Amino acid sequence: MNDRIKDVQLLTPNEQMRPEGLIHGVPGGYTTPLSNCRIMYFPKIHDPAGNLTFIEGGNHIPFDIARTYYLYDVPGGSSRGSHAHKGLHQVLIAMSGSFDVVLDDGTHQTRYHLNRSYCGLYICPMIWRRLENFSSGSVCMVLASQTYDEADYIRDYDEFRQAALGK
Ligand code: T46
Repeated sequence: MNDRIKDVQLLTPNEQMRPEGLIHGVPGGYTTPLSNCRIMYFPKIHDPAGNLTFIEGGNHIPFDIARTYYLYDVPGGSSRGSHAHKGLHQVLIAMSGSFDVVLDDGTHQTRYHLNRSYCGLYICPMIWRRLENFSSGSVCMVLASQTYDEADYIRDYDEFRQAALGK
Protein backbone atom coordinates (compact mmCIF):
# COMPACT_ATOMS: atom_id res chain seq x y z
CA MET A 1 0.00 0.00 0.00
CA ASN A 2 1.29 3.40 -0.94
CA ASP A 3 1.94 5.33 2.28
CA ARG A 4 1.95 8.75 0.66
CA ILE A 5 -1.76 8.89 -0.13
CA LYS A 6 -3.00 12.27 0.94
CA ASP A 7 -5.99 14.45 0.38
CA VAL A 8 -6.41 15.51 -3.23
CA GLN A 9 -6.20 19.25 -3.59
CA LEU A 10 -7.64 21.02 -6.59
CA LEU A 11 -5.11 23.45 -7.94
CA THR A 12 -7.77 25.94 -8.85
CA PRO A 13 -10.82 25.23 -6.68
CA ASN A 14 -12.87 28.04 -8.20
CA GLU A 15 -12.57 26.45 -11.61
CA GLN A 16 -13.72 23.00 -10.55
CA MET A 17 -15.19 21.22 -13.54
CA ARG A 18 -18.64 19.94 -12.73
CA PRO A 19 -19.44 16.41 -13.77
CA GLU A 20 -22.58 15.49 -15.59
CA GLY A 21 -25.12 13.67 -13.45
CA LEU A 22 -23.83 15.66 -10.50
CA ILE A 23 -24.19 14.02 -7.11
CA HIS A 24 -21.49 15.91 -5.24
CA GLY A 25 -22.41 18.91 -3.16
CA VAL A 26 -25.79 17.64 -2.11
CA PRO A 27 -27.47 20.30 0.10
CA GLY A 28 -26.54 19.70 3.72
CA GLY A 29 -23.01 18.66 2.87
CA TYR A 30 -23.84 14.99 2.35
CA THR A 31 -21.09 13.23 0.45
CA THR A 32 -20.67 9.79 -1.08
CA PRO A 33 -17.49 7.75 -1.74
CA LEU A 34 -17.52 9.29 -5.21
CA SER A 35 -16.74 12.63 -3.59
CA ASN A 36 -13.14 11.45 -3.27
CA CYS A 37 -12.92 11.27 -7.05
CA ARG A 38 -12.50 14.62 -8.68
CA ILE A 39 -11.06 16.72 -11.44
CA MET A 40 -7.58 18.10 -10.77
CA TYR A 41 -6.02 21.00 -12.66
CA PHE A 42 -2.33 20.97 -13.52
CA PRO A 43 -0.13 23.98 -14.26
CA LYS A 44 -0.49 25.34 -17.77
CA ILE A 45 2.19 27.54 -19.29
CA HIS A 46 0.66 29.57 -22.08
CA ASP A 47 2.86 30.33 -25.05
CA PRO A 48 2.02 31.56 -28.56
CA ALA A 49 4.19 28.68 -29.78
CA GLY A 50 2.11 26.15 -27.87
CA ASN A 51 1.08 25.45 -24.30
CA LEU A 52 3.01 23.36 -21.79
CA THR A 53 1.69 21.42 -18.81
CA PHE A 54 3.85 19.68 -16.24
CA ILE A 55 3.07 17.19 -13.49
CA GLU A 56 5.50 16.72 -10.62
CA GLY A 57 5.53 13.63 -8.46
CA GLY A 58 5.16 14.55 -4.80
CA ASN A 59 3.59 17.86 -5.76
CA HIS A 60 0.64 17.57 -8.13
CA ILE A 61 -0.34 13.92 -7.67
CA PRO A 62 -1.69 12.61 -4.31
CA PHE A 63 0.34 9.41 -4.46
CA ASP A 64 3.77 8.22 -5.52
CA ILE A 65 3.62 7.35 -9.22
CA ALA A 66 4.68 3.73 -9.70
CA ARG A 67 3.45 3.26 -13.28
CA THR A 68 2.19 5.13 -16.29
CA TYR A 69 0.34 3.66 -19.24
CA TYR A 70 -1.85 4.98 -22.03
CA LEU A 71 -4.77 3.88 -24.15
CA TYR A 72 -4.71 4.83 -27.82
CA ASP A 73 -6.05 3.65 -31.18
CA VAL A 74 -9.34 2.95 -29.42
CA PRO A 75 -11.91 2.03 -32.09
CA GLY A 76 -15.11 4.08 -32.16
CA GLY A 77 -17.84 2.52 -30.03
CA SER A 78 -15.39 0.64 -27.81
CA SER A 79 -15.44 0.82 -24.05
CA ARG A 80 -12.59 0.12 -21.63
CA GLY A 81 -12.42 -0.57 -17.93
CA SER A 82 -15.56 -2.13 -16.43
CA HIS A 83 -13.76 -3.15 -13.29
CA ALA A 84 -12.65 -1.77 -9.93
CA HIS A 85 -9.35 -1.84 -8.09
CA LYS A 86 -8.97 -2.84 -4.46
CA GLY A 87 -6.06 -0.56 -3.61
CA LEU A 88 -5.00 1.31 -6.73
CA HIS A 89 -5.14 5.10 -6.96
CA GLN A 90 -5.07 6.58 -10.46
CA VAL A 91 -5.24 9.85 -12.35
CA LEU A 92 -6.63 9.73 -15.90
CA ILE A 93 -5.76 12.45 -18.40
CA ALA A 94 -7.12 13.03 -21.91
CA MET A 95 -3.80 13.83 -23.59
CA SER A 96 -5.59 14.16 -26.92
CA GLY A 97 -9.23 14.06 -27.97
CA SER A 98 -11.94 13.18 -25.48
CA PHE A 99 -13.76 10.36 -23.74
CA ASP A 100 -16.24 9.80 -20.93
CA VAL A 101 -15.49 8.11 -17.63
CA VAL A 102 -18.42 6.68 -15.67
CA LEU A 103 -17.62 6.13 -11.99
CA ASP A 104 -19.76 3.95 -9.73
CA ASP A 105 -19.35 3.37 -5.99
CA GLY A 106 -21.97 0.64 -5.88
CA THR A 107 -24.77 3.07 -5.17
CA HIS A 108 -24.25 6.23 -7.20
CA GLN A 109 -22.82 6.93 -10.64
CA THR A 110 -21.09 10.05 -11.96
CA ARG A 111 -20.07 10.70 -15.56
CA TYR A 112 -17.07 12.87 -16.38
CA HIS A 113 -16.18 14.14 -19.84
CA LEU A 114 -12.41 14.50 -20.16
CA ASN A 115 -11.14 16.68 -23.01
CA ARG A 116 -8.35 18.87 -21.59
CA SER A 117 -4.73 17.75 -21.30
CA TYR A 118 -4.20 20.02 -18.28
CA CYS A 119 -6.94 18.24 -16.28
CA GLY A 120 -6.85 14.85 -14.61
CA LEU A 121 -9.54 12.71 -13.04
CA TYR A 122 -8.43 11.24 -9.72
CA ILE A 123 -10.01 7.82 -8.97
CA CYS A 124 -9.62 6.30 -5.52
CA PRO A 125 -9.78 2.55 -4.76
CA MET A 126 -13.04 0.61 -4.82
CA ILE A 127 -14.66 2.61 -7.58
CA TRP A 128 -16.05 0.82 -10.62
CA ARG A 129 -15.07 2.66 -13.81
CA ARG A 130 -16.07 2.43 -17.47
CA LEU A 131 -14.50 4.51 -20.24
CA GLU A 132 -16.56 5.14 -23.36
CA ASN A 133 -17.33 7.60 -26.17
CA PHE A 134 -13.69 7.86 -27.25
CA SER A 135 -13.22 10.44 -29.95
CA SER A 136 -11.10 9.60 -32.98
CA GLY A 137 -7.40 9.81 -32.16
CA SER A 138 -7.95 10.18 -28.43
CA VAL A 139 -5.23 9.21 -25.97
CA CYS A 140 -5.89 8.43 -22.29
CA MET A 141 -2.79 8.60 -20.13
CA VAL A 142 -2.95 7.08 -16.66
CA LEU A 143 -0.73 7.71 -13.64
CA ALA A 144 -1.01 4.84 -11.16
CA SER A 145 0.08 4.26 -7.56
CA GLN A 146 1.11 0.63 -8.06
CA THR A 147 2.63 -1.54 -10.73
CA TYR A 148 0.29 -3.87 -12.62
CA ASP A 149 -1.23 -6.59 -10.45
CA GLU A 150 -4.18 -8.63 -11.68
CA ALA A 151 -4.95 -9.58 -8.06
CA ASP A 152 -5.87 -5.93 -7.41
CA TYR A 153 -8.76 -6.09 -9.92
CA ILE A 154 -12.42 -6.83 -9.26
CA ARG A 155 -13.87 -7.63 -12.66
CA ASP A 156 -17.30 -8.92 -11.55
CA TYR A 157 -19.80 -6.14 -10.83
CA ASP A 158 -21.84 -8.11 -8.29
CA GLU A 159 -18.69 -9.01 -6.38
CA PHE A 160 -17.63 -5.36 -6.46
CA ARG A 161 -21.00 -4.13 -5.22
CA GLN A 162 -21.04 -6.59 -2.35
CA ALA A 163 -17.53 -5.53 -1.32
CA ALA A 164 -18.27 -1.83 -1.75
CA LEU A 165 -21.46 -1.99 0.28
CA GLY A 166 -19.88 -4.24 2.89
CA LYS A 167 -22.25 -7.15 2.29
C1 T46 B 1 -8.45 1.99 -15.97
C2 T46 B 1 -8.38 2.15 -17.43
C3 T46 B 1 -8.21 3.57 -17.85
C4 T46 B 1 -0.71 -4.86 -18.32
O1 T46 B 1 -0.04 -5.86 -18.61
N1 T46 B 1 -0.14 -3.80 -17.65
C5 T46 B 1 -0.84 -2.70 -17.32
O2 T46 B 1 -0.27 -1.78 -16.70
C6 T46 B 1 -2.23 -2.62 -17.67
C7 T46 B 1 -3.07 -1.41 -17.31
C8 T46 B 1 -2.79 -3.67 -18.34
N2 T46 B 1 -2.03 -4.77 -18.66
C9 T46 B 1 -2.67 -5.85 -19.42
C10 T46 B 1 -3.68 -6.63 -18.60
C11 T46 B 1 -4.71 -7.06 -19.61
O3 T46 B 1 -4.32 -8.27 -20.22
O4 T46 B 1 -3.40 -5.31 -20.52
C12 T46 B 1 -4.66 -5.96 -20.68
C13 T46 B 1 -5.81 -4.97 -20.57
O5 T46 B 1 -5.78 -4.41 -19.28
P1 T46 B 1 -7.04 -3.77 -18.55
O6 T46 B 1 -8.20 -4.72 -18.54
O7 T46 B 1 -6.60 -3.25 -17.24
O8 T46 B 1 -7.38 -2.54 -19.54
P2 T46 B 1 -8.46 -1.42 -19.47
O9 T46 B 1 -8.09 -0.42 -20.50
O10 T46 B 1 -9.82 -1.99 -19.58
O11 T46 B 1 -8.34 -0.73 -18.01
C14 T46 B 1 -7.22 0.03 -17.67
C15 T46 B 1 -7.02 0.01 -16.14
O12 T46 B 1 -6.94 -1.32 -15.65
C16 T46 B 1 -8.13 0.69 -15.41
O13 T46 B 1 -7.84 0.78 -14.05
O14 T46 B 1 -8.90 2.88 -15.26
O15 T46 B 1 -7.34 1.39 -18.05
